[in-house]
Amino acid sequence: MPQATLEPPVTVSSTDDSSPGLYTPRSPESATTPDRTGEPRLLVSLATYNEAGNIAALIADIHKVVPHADILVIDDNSPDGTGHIVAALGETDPRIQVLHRPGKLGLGTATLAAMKFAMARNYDYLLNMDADFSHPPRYLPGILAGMSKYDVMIGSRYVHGGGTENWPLPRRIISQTVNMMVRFLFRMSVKDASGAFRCYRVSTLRNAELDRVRSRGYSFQQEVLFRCHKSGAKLGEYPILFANRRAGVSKVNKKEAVRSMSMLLYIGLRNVFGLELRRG
Ligand SMILES: Nc1nc2c(ncn2[C@@H]2O[C@H](COP(=O)(O)OP(=O)(O)OP(=O)(O)O)[C@@H](O)[C@H]2O)c(=O)[nH]1
Ligand SMILES: [Mg+2]
Repeated sequence: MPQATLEPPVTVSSTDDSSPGLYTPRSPESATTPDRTGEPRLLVSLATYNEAGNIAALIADIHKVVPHADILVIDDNSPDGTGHIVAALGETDPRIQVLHRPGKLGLGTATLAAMKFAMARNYDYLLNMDADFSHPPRYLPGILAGMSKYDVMIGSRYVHGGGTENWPLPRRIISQTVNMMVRFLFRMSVKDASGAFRCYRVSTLRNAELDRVRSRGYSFQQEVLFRCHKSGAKLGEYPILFANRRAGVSKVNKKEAVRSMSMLLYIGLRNVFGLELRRG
């Protein structure tokens, strides 16, 4: 797969993204150009590791539903060339950009990089999705509509109308147990705190003390939601059916699952004992 960049990649400055990486700029004009349609400026983020079989079709499907969205792919030097595919798409479509990171640094830090990108470039909303079609783009209008009332909208498997496709019972039980534990320890009433399909108001992220986030892996989803909740954000949920990945293989890893569970217990217990107070 050829390296496809019209212009040399630019290092993301340390003021807007502390994670290592290069990004392929979408055009000489920066993404801070105001939106002339008056619609909120929307960035869709997709973290990828070996999603070559999904990424181009997914981006096309997202743009069918939200043509005004910019898309940022955070790719961890996928051996299957996902990053190159996105860079090539970005050559002809200025809405598509890729942040190339040097190696597999985890889903949590990839999402954090997208958050920093959205804050630095003054987007109004950041909408994050998995890049394997588990988060179907048909739900985007419903999730975005919720942003008129809420600061974070969750694509939720566990509210009425939502669900998972053919998940084996043990996986359903583990996921529901983690969510119950989080509801109790984090004192949050949301039903689905572990999914990654979410839209954030970017001003909420600015106020959420993200520099305190400790998680690097799966627990990142719950911890970020907790930080938003602590900052006073209103959390909404929109039912989604979580589909099975379309192509490629899962990156779920047992060691990381155990590490994330320990992290949730640690932060949750600190919260229960009043040690997770906001600074200001
Ligand atoms: N940049 C980056 N992306 C990652 C990393 N690990 C996973 N991803 C991406 O994160 C998303 C979710 O990962 P999945 O492997 O699909 O995990 P999952 O959805 O919980 O598991 P499945 O239901 O089995 O697919 C996908 O888009 C992955 O490509 C990583 O270390 N770095
Ligand atoms: Mg998946």
